[in-house]
Amino acid sequence: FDAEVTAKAAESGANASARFRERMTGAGGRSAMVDTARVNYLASKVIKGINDIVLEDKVSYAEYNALKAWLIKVGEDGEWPLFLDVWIEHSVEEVASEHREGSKGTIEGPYYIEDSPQLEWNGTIPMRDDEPGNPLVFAGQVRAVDGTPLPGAKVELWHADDLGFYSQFAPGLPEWNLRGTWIAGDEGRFEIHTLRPAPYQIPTDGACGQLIAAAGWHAWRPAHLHFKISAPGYELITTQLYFPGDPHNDDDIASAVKPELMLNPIDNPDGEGFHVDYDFVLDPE
Ligand code: MBD
Ligand code: FE
Repeated sequence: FDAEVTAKAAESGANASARFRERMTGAGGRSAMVDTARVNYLASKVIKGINDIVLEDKVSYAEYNALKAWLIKVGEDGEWPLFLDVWIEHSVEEVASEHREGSKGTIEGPYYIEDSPQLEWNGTIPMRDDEPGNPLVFAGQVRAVDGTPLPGAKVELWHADDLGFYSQFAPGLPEWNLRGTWIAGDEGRFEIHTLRPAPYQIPTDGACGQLIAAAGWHAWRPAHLHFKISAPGYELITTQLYFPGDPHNDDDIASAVKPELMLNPIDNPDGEGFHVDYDFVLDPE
C-alpha cells in the first residue's frame, strides 16, 4: 500500500474541493444562492464577531498576519472542505436535524461520493483481495417512524481503509474501494459485509494540520462508518456510527459523536470478526 503512504494533504484537499464544486454546480447540483437580506445579516455578523475578538483580545499585527498567511494556505491546500466539515458542520447539522424524530444523524464530512456500486441486500463492500482489517457484518432494518418497514430503501456506506484513506481522495486505491449502496430487501432488511474501520487522523501535513500543531490540539477522529439512508417519501439521513471503547469517542476533532450513534458489536457467531445490529428509522417528508 505504498501509494497511500505518500498521500498528501494538498492532494486529498484538492480532490475534496473539486468534488464539492462538481456537486454544487453539476447536473442536478444544489444551488448555492442565498437571499441578499440574509447574506447582509449573516456576513455582517461574522465580520463583527471577528472584529469584536480583535478588540477584546487585543490581537496584534503578528497574530493578524499569521491568520492571513494561514487563510491563504487553507485555500492553496484545497482544505476549505476539510476545515469547514471538521470545525463548523456539526452546528449546521444540529440546526438542520432539530425537527427530526427518527434515527440521529451527524455530519457528512468531506469524503462522500454519490452513486457508489449497488449491491444486494446482503452484499459485500468492494475491497481489495488483501484489504487489511477485521470482518464486520452490519445487519438491520430500515423502517419509518410509524414502524412501516421500507423494502427497497437505499443504504449507502463509505469508510476509510485500515490506514485511514478514503478511495477517490487518496492515491493508489480502486475507485470504489470501501464504498457501496445496499438495497434493503424484505421487511427493509439489510446485511452489510465490510471491515471494521480503524481510528482516523485528518491529514496533518496541510493547513489544518498546521493549525492543530500550532494550537497543541490532536488530529484524531474515532473509528467511524459513514451512512446515507434514503427511501422515496422520506427524509434522507446522513449519519456516522462509532465503536465503544475508542479513545477518541469523547474528543472527536470533528465534534460528530452522539450517544445514539454508538454501536454494540459482538463476536460474529457465524465466523471471523464482528457482528452488529443497528436499525435506521426515517421521518416522512
Ligand atoms: C473524515 O473522515 C471525516 O469523517 C470528517 C468529518 C472530517 C474529516 C475526515
Ligand atoms: Fe470520515
